[in-house]
Amino acid sequence: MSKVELFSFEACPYAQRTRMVLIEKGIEFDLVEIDLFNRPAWFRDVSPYGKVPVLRHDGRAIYESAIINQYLDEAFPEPPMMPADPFGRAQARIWMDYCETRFLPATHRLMAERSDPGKTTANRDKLTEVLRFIEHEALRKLGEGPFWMGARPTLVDFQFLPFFERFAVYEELAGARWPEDCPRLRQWYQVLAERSSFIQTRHTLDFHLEQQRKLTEARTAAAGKT
Ligand SMILES: N[C@@H](CCC(=O)N[C@@H](CS)C(=O)NCC(=O)O)C(=O)O
Repeated sequence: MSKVELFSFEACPYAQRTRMVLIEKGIEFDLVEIDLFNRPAWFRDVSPYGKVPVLRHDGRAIYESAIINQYLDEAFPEPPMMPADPFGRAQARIWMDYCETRFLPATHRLMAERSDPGKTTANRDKLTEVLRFIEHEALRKLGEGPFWMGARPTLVDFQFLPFFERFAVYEELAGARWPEDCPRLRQWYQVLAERSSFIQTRHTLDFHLEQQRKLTEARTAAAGKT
């Protein structure tokens, strides 16, 4: 029996992506919790970037959550979590790339610049534009749903999901709003929110707000040292 270990941090959305895919596929794994606010020295030997998640499968390490999840889908093919045909797989990769290169930068900018009211207005508008793009170019064009790519869940759903869980944080701290004219996106989130893999890995708004507070404190302390 092959051995799967996941180096993770409870509050990390990227590690959550991989935990959800492991659960969706019914893969048994050992969870190694790394406290990123106080990480052990040996962790550098496991994780070349010093980040979580890292998957170790039969002693070999893989990092970067999107790559880990694609690896898991190839190494543990059941149930398949990518479309069966090459065009469908290309579309799935386009949306996974969109998450990293457009959606996440919009959320990061909104949070990082939230103390600047002038920038916050523009950043909120940008995030709304990104959400509308997803509504029209992904969810309305790729099929009837309820999942991102149609009738069954794929890696794309789990790539985005942790960040929609944290949307309540963006609302609370930076005044983000779900656009009213994105009903498919809302429905998508409602369906995903009921999956066991999400229920087992999600956290409350209070938990996320406390993590944000710790993160801000750690960043302020680090800036003070330079
Ligand atoms: N692109 C990476 C991002 C992983 C990441 O940023 N993880 C954060 C925690 S949520 C981390 O380990 N940060 C520690 C650090 O940057 O030193 C992925 O998708 O796996």
